[in-house]
Amino acid sequence: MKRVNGLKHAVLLGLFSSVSLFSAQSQADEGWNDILTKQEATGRFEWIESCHSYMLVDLWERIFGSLDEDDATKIAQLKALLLEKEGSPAAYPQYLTFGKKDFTNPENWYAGTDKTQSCKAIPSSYKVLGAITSFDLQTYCNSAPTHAGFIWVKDVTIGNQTHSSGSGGYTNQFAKVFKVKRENTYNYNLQAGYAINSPASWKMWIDYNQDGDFSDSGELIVHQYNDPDSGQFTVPAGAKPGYTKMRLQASYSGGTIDPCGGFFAGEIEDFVLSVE
Ligand SMILES: [Ca+2]
Ligand SMILES: [Ca+2]
Repeated sequence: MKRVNGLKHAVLLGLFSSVSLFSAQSQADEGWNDILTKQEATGRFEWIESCHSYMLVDLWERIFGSLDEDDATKIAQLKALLLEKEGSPAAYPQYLTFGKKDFTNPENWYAGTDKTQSCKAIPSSYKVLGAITSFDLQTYCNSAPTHAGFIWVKDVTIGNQTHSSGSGGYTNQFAKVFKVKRENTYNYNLQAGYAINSPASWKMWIDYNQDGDFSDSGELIVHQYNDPDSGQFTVPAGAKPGYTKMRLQASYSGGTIDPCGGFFAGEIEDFVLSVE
């Protein structure tokens, strides 16, 4: 293992191209949307290990050549390289990101972020592009509907940035970072998807002070019974700069005003919000 740690910096410089040594924040600024927290970075490795372990062996061999180690050792060494520092969990673990050789992601494909997620095939023209350093985000309360699939968050637009998705019950949208600036006013538009004939109601929260909850004054941004719903919000001057979480709830029959816990039917989507 000592050999791996000693080579780490040179290896990352030599193997990966420019993506590899940037932080998640700089990647977001460059428009690269595969942005993971520390916990998700660890989950990314475990998902790949569970679903595509051959890819980790292949990567190890690209770094070290065809040395006489068994596959389990190669995977363990690569895990240490990305997730540990001197034998302890790294303060900011790194995670592998995938795309085409020209650093594009035309299929909008992202590897898993938790080993419990189901496996899916890596697009055949994709490869490991590099390792990105994860970032901090508070841990937030869980929220999810009892019934998914009747009403869901479909299109979310903040200013000129839009994200579209299907129905997921609870979805952590790690592959989208909305960027806002303090004291600026943004138009928002929220559009639900339906399997039933009933309009959605909406809640949107932003943890402006980054204390890990959505319950401070001014953190409930939208509370409407329209669909689609649109309006404006202004990012307060006192918002803390950096990354925080934005939570959206689309619900049947009013949902709940509590950003935590369960409610009858609809969807929760969590986004990362970058506040400048
Ligand atoms: Ca959705
Ligand atoms: Ca808060």
